[in-house]
Amino acid sequence: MKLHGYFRSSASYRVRIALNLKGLSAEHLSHHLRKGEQRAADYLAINPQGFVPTVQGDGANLTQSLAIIEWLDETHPEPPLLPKEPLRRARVRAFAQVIACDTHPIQNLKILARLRELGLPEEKVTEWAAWANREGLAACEK
Ligand SMILES: N[C@@H](CCC(=O)N[C@@H](CS)C(=O)NCC(=O)O)C(=O)O
Repeated sequence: MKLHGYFRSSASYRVRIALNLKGLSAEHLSHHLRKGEQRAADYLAINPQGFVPTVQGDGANLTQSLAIIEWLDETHPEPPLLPKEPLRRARVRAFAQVIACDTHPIQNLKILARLRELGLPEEKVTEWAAWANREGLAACEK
């Protein structure tokens, strides 16, 4: 299995954590996000969004960290990543989605770059990212 990621990418961390919990190994292929390597033509061919992570293996080419993690859980069921009981499963998914759907995407590199392009000064860009993280993580803490 190949994991296209970057050491500072929290979405790649999610997949690395799942791989470790499953006791699975992968070849790690790094794409330097600050150098824009995620937008190289050969990488866009496997991940048209220009995001990490991407996982390749068993004939699959998979993007989106939560979809990758679900696939790992379904193809390597032990140890399970989700509780068995439906309500508890829903709560675990909701917790993951607070980060993956509502917190991380509004302050990732691409969004911050766009805010700069639109003329937002650097201190406001930083303030935006800090606010997004604070809001999401505070909800998780509660
Ligand atoms: N929803 C995607 C998000 C992936 C994502 O935003 N990855 C970030 C790194 S954590 C990225 O590749 N950013 C590059 C950019 O913004 O240009 C997932 O969970 O896999």
